[in-house]
Amino acid sequence: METIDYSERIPNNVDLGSDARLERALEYWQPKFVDWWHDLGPAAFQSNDVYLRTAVDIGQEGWAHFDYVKMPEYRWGIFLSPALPDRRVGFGEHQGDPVWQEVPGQYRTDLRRLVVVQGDTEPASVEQQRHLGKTAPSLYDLRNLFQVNVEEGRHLWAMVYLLQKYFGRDGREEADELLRRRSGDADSPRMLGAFNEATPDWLSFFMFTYFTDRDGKMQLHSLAQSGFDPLSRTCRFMLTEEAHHMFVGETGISRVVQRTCEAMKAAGISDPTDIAKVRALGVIDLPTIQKKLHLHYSLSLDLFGSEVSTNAANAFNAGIKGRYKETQIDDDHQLKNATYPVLKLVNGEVKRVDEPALTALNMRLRDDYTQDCAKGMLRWNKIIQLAGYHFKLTLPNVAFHRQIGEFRDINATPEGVLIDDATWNKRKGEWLPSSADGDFIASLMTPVTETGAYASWISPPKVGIDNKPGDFEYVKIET
Ligand code: BYC
Repeated sequence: METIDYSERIPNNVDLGSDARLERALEYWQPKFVDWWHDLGPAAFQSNDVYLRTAVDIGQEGWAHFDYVKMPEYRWGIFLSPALPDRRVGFGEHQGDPVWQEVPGQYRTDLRRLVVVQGDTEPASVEQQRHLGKTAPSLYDLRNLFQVNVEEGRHLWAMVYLLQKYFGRDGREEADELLRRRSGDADSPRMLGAFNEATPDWLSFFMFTYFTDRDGKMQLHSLAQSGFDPLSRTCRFMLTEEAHHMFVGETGISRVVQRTCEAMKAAGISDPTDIAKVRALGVIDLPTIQKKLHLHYSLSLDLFGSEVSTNAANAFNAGIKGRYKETQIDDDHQLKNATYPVLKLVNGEVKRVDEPALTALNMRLRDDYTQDCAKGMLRWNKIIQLAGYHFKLTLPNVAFHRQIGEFRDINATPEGVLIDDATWNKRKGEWLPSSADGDFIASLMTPVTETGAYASWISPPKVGIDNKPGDFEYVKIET
């Protein structure tokens, strides 16, 4: 087990003390980060004790330590997974070469772009979620929100470390820019679409952590394959934290579905699409959950970029961004003559067309993502089925509600049937949350801060965090 050094101002396992220039750059950046956290981090509970997990060592086991912490005092720092001995570039033109410990000059711009895009998403999500603490359905959920937030803050540190250590002056400038852009800002928005959308309520939060954090998982896995070893080691460590975020999303949606089914059953409602009757019970009806799912899945698909992308091909050839689980794929890891089926619009129909596998890497990663997303559907539909209801949550077709890639200029139903603008405008409220749906959900978002209590619209979790009992005070409300 490799322990993190907490004796210094910036906790780290990268021997920060031996690099005076980097230490100075990070110490210069730190107060700006803290200012950003105060201004755009959680809008409430900054001075409360929160039962948080902090990384204390970076080995396989026991890296997490739980204790009460006030968020601004969280130990943000720089942690890399241990170096793998004799690691080699696993794909592309440099396959078999020893991995790089410094940025290869010819790939500097491309690498910096990947790190900046990744870095930009982290503070963006904290900004998107900053008001949710005021309406948390329980102390358990409040604590989970804050755990996610502080870890996204740490992921920003992870990317800033790479920028400041390996990219010189322009890296330092990019690090400052990461604190300057703002989610949803008209003049200075975050870089990727989904990170400028609102996260107005807790159902959106659970959808975001299920679907959008899962894009994070896929992208981090691909970057963890990088031949630039510091990026690989950073992403490997981030992935250990990311798992909890998706757990929050998956169990959050499960608990919402569970509560809705229980309430419908207790009230003798047999038709889950009788929205008015279901809503009168103070729970979120399944059709509205489906609409939110449509929204967040389609927004997250956009994060994979265009189906056919020379950027993706170049990054792979260069050995700086691989495929999901690259080392476990049984092929030449060069993709010189390989093809991959890509969904495209052909004569007004969605069809599979073989494209060079190299340029189809975004599509491939998106397919891996869709497979991963489908697991949640199985779990949630099991809950509905066990409650005796004939209703299935489904992922919409990839052509539905897209802003990036092949389908950005067309309209399609969730089933993938192409429709004209007039039909889309008339029917989109059937498929995506309307403002009335938003108002209804907002009406349920009243905070619950008594220990062991939960809002009307969500079931308690099956187990507590760190095996704590049901009435555990995850956030101390009296300051
Ligand atoms: N919005 O060849 P293209 C996470 C731009 S989430 C706006 O189609 P490429 C997290 C693109 O930048 C994971 N612009 O795509 C989750 C390019 O612009 P330039 C974040 C977009 O480059 C929850 C142009 O379109 N990490 O960690 O192959 C909470 C053509 O690009 C979008 C990463 O994304 C968009 N959606 O792939 C917290 C990994 N899509 O350069 C955190 C790093 C594309 O021509 N990023 N564009 O001006 C990448 O690997 C790639 O940049 C992308 C795009 C996958 C994003």
